[in-house]
Amino acid sequence: MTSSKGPGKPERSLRELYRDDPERADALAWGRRGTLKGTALATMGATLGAAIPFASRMPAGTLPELLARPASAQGVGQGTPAPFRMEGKNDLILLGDRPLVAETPEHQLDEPVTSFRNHFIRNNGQIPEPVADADSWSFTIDGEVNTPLMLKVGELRTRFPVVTMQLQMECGGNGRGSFAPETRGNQWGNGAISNAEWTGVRLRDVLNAAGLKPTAIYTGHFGADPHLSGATDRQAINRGMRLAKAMDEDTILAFRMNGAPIPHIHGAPLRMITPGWPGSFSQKWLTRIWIRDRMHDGAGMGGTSYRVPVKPIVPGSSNNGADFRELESMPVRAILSSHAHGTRLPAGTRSLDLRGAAWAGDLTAKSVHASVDFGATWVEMQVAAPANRHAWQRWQGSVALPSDGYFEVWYRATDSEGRMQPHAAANWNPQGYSANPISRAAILVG
Ligand SMILES: Nc1nc2c(c(=O)[nH]1)N[C@H]1C(S)=C(S)[C@@H](COP(=O)(O)O)O[C@H]1N2
Ligand SMILES: [Mo]
Repeated sequence: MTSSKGPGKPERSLRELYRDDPERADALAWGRRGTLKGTALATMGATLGAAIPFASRMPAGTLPELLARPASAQGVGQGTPAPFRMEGKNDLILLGDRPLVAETPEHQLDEPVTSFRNHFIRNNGQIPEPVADADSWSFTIDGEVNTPLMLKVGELRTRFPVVTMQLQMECGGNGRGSFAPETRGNQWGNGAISNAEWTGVRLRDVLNAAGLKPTAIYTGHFGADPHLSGATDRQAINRGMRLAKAMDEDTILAFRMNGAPIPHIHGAPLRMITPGWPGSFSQKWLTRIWIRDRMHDGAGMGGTSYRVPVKPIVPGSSNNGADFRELESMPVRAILSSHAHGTRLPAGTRSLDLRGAAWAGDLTAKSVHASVDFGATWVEMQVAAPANRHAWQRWQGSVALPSDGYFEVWYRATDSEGRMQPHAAANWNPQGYSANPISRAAILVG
């Protein structure tokens, strides 16, 4: 195995490169960052001890994923993850405790419908006090409406048609850890995604009941969670969306998750679900929807917040977001849930049954491909239709292995408009949104 430093430069073996300049060796893995820590160094010996049957197909500069990212680190670019335990949940990866942010290890997203146990957590402020009587929780609709409304959760069920759907909710920063150079924000791997089954009423039915004025063009969402600072005049997060998305039949005010009341941490008694768009549009602990006659300008709007460059900017440069656009529909992405990164399988294993999920914001995933030879050849997986619009799609398929040794499963999806996940996180932006590079999971056989 060799790694080329560039045209005309002598090749150095991977071992030498790591000995001489481990940081550079690591950085050569498609610009993937992260410094080699003790675990990775220890793993390296073991990894290089295993044969790499497809070593000749590794693109120059590509390092084994297991060296760039220790098996214990589920999130891309994370060091040793802190396990996080909350009653009723499987272990998640703690990305921050003030505010509380926790990622689901990718392989735990193996359920077609994401359970509470495996649902990621993303807060921007404090967690509000739970209420005893969910039905009497009230919220308001005001602003550019004919009749401002104050509604109780208990009334929603009787006044409007109740719908139940599987809906994807993905944090706008999902995959952020793959940006080079590193950006501000939680260094998510691929685990800030869920596909729970939500029950509630359509936002558009509620807005129609209030009656939209012709001047209504945008929403603004408010929640009960206090600002981190404790300031009562500040919102933890207060985003809004174009009216067209608010009127989409899949944008709902939800009061149940997976057939039970919504767990407090996920926004009980009432939250919005705005599927396919950044999770920040899915306001938890909903108290108010302000209908605006202009683009909403609350916390998390404007500048570089949830906005991406219209024209690529120099990675690492500072920018005030003047020529940025709102991040709306999320880009195509696939996860692998059948095997954790770093899985060791018995000697003699000659095929892998793979499965996972794929989605593409408001679009669908047209195909998913997997490669076990560093991207030289790809096998098309079978992709199921979504349970309903805006649900993720499960995929499965098998790949053959020629021998024992070190392999990587590379997996990538293509959306219904033909856009494929890029080789590395693209369109770098200061707050690290919308990274969806092809993912890689190491598998050791024997
Ligand atoms: N009130 C409120 N709603 C919120 C947030 C928040 O901090 N406060 N975070 C948003 C973000 S950024 C995401 S990704 C999702 C996460 O929802 P979850 O914690 O149920 O996974 O909630 C959104 N809704
Ligand atoms: Mo988010």
